[in-house]
Amino acid sequence: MSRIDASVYLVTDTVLCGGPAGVVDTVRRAVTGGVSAVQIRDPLASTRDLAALATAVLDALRETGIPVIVNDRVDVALAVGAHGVHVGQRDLHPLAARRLIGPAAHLGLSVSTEAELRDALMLPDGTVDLLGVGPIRDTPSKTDAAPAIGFDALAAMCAAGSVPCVAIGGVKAADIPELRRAGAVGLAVISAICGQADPAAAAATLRRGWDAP
Ligand code: TZP
Repeated sequence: MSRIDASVYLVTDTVLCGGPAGVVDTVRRAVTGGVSAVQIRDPLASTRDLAALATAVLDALRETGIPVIVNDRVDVALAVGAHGVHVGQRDLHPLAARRLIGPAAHLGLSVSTEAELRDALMLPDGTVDLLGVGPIRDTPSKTDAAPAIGFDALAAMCAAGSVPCVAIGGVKAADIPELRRAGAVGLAVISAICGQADPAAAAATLRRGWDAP
């Protein structure tokens, strides 16, 4: 089981949200709509700005119990006291990240190919809590994203091991039945919430879709 509830997982984009204050506002609203976890992602930010942004989101969500995960940067996650970190294939190796964050924090890992999945599943139990699998579709939200894998590959990856998988990349509320059939434990989204006129309503649509029988 994942250490966090990744059923409706918001990944933030500072530009789409209209700046750091917009990120905090979007996160607050999305959480009222039913987001279960938040990842602060800003590959363009300086270390100091990313830490400030993550701290502001942690402060905003302190009373909610919603976990705040930092993308890519183990140092920033540790410095701000985040609930965990999500690393990509070019970031710190998951074993090194786990060594640094300790046994209790959440560790997510992005996988896009069968080879990456195989490597992830060979890690000792308890190293990685959650696999971010995708992109499911091509997406403008990540400029260096791998080629889209589609739903069948998602299903094969979800079935391959015991680490829970969250689907990411171009996913929308209408995809939820397909994502559930594939065995994903949730969907991670940027543009389905960030930059939407009403992030609370957008999150609520995803929440209702995910919770529907
Ligand atoms: N990793 C793989 S695809 C992606 C990330 C961060 C972007 C997802 O954004 P969107 O807007 O939900 O397609």
